[in-house]
Amino acid sequence: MKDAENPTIYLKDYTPPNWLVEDVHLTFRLAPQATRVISRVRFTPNPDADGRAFFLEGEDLRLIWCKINGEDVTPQVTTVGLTCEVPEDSFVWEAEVEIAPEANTALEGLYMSGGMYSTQCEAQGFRKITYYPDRPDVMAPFTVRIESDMPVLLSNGNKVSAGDGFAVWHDPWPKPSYLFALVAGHLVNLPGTFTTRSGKEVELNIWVRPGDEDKCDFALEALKKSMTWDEEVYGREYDLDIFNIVAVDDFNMGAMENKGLNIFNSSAVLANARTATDANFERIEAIIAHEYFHNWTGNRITCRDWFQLCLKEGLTVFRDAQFTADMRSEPVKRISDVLDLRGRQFREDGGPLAHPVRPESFQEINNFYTSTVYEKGAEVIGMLKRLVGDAGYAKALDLYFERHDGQACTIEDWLKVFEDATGRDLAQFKRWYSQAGTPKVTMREAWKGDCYTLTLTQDLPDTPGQTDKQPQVIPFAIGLLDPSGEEVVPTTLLELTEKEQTFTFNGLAKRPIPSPLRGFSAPIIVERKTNNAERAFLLQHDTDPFNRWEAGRQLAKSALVNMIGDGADPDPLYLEALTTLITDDSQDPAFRALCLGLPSEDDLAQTFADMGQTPDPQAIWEGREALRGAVSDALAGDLATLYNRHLVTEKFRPDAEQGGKRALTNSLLVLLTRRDEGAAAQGQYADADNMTQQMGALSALLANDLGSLELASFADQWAHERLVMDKWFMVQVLQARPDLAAGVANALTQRPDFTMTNPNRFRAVFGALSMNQAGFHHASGEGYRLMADWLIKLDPVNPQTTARMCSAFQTWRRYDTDRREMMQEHLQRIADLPGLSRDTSEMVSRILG
Ligand code: B3K
Ligand code: ZN
Repeated sequence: MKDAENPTIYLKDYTPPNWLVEDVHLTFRLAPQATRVISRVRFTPNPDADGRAFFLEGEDLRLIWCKINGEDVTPQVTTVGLTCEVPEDSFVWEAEVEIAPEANTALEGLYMSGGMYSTQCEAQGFRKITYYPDRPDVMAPFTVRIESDMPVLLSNGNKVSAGDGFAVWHDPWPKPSYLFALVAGHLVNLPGTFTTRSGKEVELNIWVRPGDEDKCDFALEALKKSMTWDEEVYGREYDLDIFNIVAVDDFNMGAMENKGLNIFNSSAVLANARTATDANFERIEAIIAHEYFHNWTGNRITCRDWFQLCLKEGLTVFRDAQFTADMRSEPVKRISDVLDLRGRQFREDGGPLAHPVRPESFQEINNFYTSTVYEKGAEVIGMLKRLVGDAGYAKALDLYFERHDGQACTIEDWLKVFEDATGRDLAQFKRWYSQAGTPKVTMREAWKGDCYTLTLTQDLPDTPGQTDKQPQVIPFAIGLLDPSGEEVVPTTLLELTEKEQTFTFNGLAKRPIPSPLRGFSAPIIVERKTNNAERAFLLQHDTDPFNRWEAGRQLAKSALVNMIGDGADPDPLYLEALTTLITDDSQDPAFRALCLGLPSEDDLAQTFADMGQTPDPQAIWEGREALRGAVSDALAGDLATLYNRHLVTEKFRPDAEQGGKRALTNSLLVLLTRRDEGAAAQGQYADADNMTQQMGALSALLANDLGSLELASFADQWAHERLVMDKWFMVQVLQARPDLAAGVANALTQRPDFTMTNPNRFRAVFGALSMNQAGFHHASGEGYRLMADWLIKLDPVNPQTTARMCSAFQTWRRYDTDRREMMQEHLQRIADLPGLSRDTSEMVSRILG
């Protein structure tokens, strides 16, 4: 029954559209409960299609009338669209429909948020606005007339005319419907201008609700930097007279790259020193860049169908990572990205939700905006660049833009460009797009005479629906150090193409210590027999910053595994190496802050599962607490000095340099708070004139069971700032002790300022609950119950966010019988709900397997 309602769509079934669109005219008569949308679309037969049957997608629309070439027609209307008899040749389709934006809590299509109208059409939201071929391979220029008494009326492209109660916009660049956008509201703007390389003047605006004007400067600067960077690095210029960014409070994700009218979750655009943390600033800069870069990688060149999503997302994530590395610190960006990749993508790849970078089937495409498509998709491009070199990559990208501008493309088109530009055969490389799972590469080493031999074996585990996988092309960057710490072989790129391969290095005086997978040159797991002495050696001597961090992380992990699994004492070697690094002022503070971070609870749980042991979330939590205590003891004498030496007291700047120092002092503060009963943290809290230090202090206090006064005063101070209050909701759940987490989260949901119609607020509580692993997995089962209860409540309101949050349960199979059974029961309880959304139904059934 469910499957009949939710058909599975397959990549192999793709067929070109029967009808193409020459142009689109839309008129919106806005009203919260009954908006009228009048469309006028010129269709023309597609010479590449086999048929002439006519189908328009449409959902939740009230059709008022429709005409073909000016004559009334009576189509067959279903819950998903309409079909109609049409002429043999080109014709004009006109229709009027009614929709109710105010009732739209799913935040897809046209909806209302904080009194303004806004849209979200990717992937398939346009069909909730009007009847249309809502597929990315149908591209057309749009003209949009908006009629409303709202003072600000925006759509894509350039403004053609405006007057009392109306505005007309025209977007000359053919685009698919998913890039359509409309905004209407009482908005104020921070204006700016940008002159492109070829001298074109572009008007820029950041549009926000009154009261938020003081949080726009950073976004505007980030936009200008992005525009300059894309010209300098990719040779890409902006192509309209105007570029608008609008901040919206109720939004399902970070932001959306609608042509010329980007719509942002307010959390991804609004920032000033008082309200936003360094991490917020960095995220905003990255998202502004990401959406802007989509103008070429996504909009000018789009996807043929939704299976090709990684074509635009993987590439654009790769581009925004390059941008952040250029604007800030390359090693710090790389380490953060790998942390994120391992934390989310490896986890996805290793469980029931594993899917290829280019999935081959889906029921609800919104469920495939995943870390695999985005982040692994970006890693695949990074590997391609490493394999063909910087010059080859630049040549291929130039060819891509030249050959495919204005088209809706596939991964095949993308790879062909690289083959044609570089002469390299990418048939085997293409497996990265079709085989799911994280490859494991095992290293075996031999030493004889002056020759070091390395044998590398690759394995790709089975994943849902996929077995017997073929070897992939793995760029494996390696360097060799001699025992004195001298680099004897600089970074060398080995290319793995077979299941097993041997590489030799001759002429070495002593047996070298390898530094494998430098810069994390491929998204894989490396297995190697090593020991802590070697790790400590690499932490001290490696020339590759990523691998120095990696060595420290492995030391921490092995210390933790021994503590948790065998009740061992904290490893003195780790404590010593860490102390040396942290007290070394020649090291970048941001790097030191990263090295102070311990492997996450989830990472440790997976490590135990990989060793064939059942992870105990409580023991993992206690182990991390104990190691943190040991680190605090080891650094004891230095903590206060280090903290004071790096404490930023000058005027706040959201740059990498100051941010690194604040990251370090905030990490030190957590350790210091264990020793001084909160004195330093209370001091920092009281003195802070910026959110990074205020939040850092509050968080350090809460992590040490202190801070109730600060928590209360924070709420008073920031009651009127939604985004700041999201942090307040979140930090309490994140820092709650395991036995209290579900109770804290539950109490927060009872507050009048908790609302589930705002995804940011819902995620602040429930995203935090799923991140507080020991709390979520507490033996009482209260974490599971609370999460499931609220997912059940949220599903009818907002299916997309519900489905996404179901992934909190994706690791259920790795736990003990009690926990497994509880999680399974809750998942089943969700699955059995009558009227469950397609989004959530697909997610839960995949997780249950
Ligand atoms: N392309 C959008 C994501 C749309 C998600 C639809 N469920 C944002 C981005 O990746 O830039
Ligand atoms: Zn994107």
